[in-house]
Amino acid sequence: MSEYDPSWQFTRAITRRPAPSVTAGLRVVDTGAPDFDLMLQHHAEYVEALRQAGAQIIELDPLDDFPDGLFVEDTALCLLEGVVLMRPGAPTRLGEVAQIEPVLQDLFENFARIDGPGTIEAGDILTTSREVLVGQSLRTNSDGIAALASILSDWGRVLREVNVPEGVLHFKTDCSLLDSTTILSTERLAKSGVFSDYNVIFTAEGEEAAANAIRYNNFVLMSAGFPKTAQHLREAGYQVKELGNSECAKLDGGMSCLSLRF
Ligand code: CIR
Repeated sequence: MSEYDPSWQFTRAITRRPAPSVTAGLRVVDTGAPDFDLMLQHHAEYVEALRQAGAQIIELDPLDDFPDGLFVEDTALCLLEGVVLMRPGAPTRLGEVAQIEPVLQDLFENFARIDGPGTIEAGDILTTSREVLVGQSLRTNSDGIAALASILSDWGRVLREVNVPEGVLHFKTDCSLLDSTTILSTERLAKSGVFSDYNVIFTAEGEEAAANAIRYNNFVLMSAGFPKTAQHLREAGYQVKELGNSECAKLDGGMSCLSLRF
């Protein structure tokens, strides 16, 4: 195995079970309410897949007051150097941060937070071994990015600000880290040249929703239903696990949103 890379080699993960209120979760386009029972089943399978990939899981209780609370990724950025609490740009999600804070306080010695007026959601952050890429989006603004840049520079990390294609919720809606030098990306995102220093594997045409995957140790977890992209990844040598995600997808949620990995 190659040298240890903390951007995809992990030991732990935090997840939060969906609450019945998830049916009122935010969405860019309304394609109907998610089926709660099917979502619970998919969520349990997701947690089990992380466990099989080597994660010790902290499963948090549902938060009925926060329909999008299961998308824990957006509340914090977990790095080897410490954790940064985010400040979500969606007003209904701001309070999720206080809910996860005590859990992270127990796990990380080094603690920082994004204070207002900026907003930033970690779905817009892709950490690689050499830099932290942050997309400006409808949820993440330049004040939020500047606040993160200042924290990260104290930790010796390089932040690079990038653009998110129009109509795309988060930067990582359209890309994922596959290994230290390889990114899975949609063509619409990669064509900006943002990944010119990386190897890029493209999602297949019509399978853009496959771009939000996660590399967790020896596995790539991806949403089921994107056979061509899954095939590309397997041909490139990755061990792929396809997981049902139809219900979270109705709320623009993919593989990365459902966990914090560290
Ligand atoms: C939202 O709109 O905030 C949620 N329905 C989906 C969040 C997805 N999170 C992520 O991509 N990191």
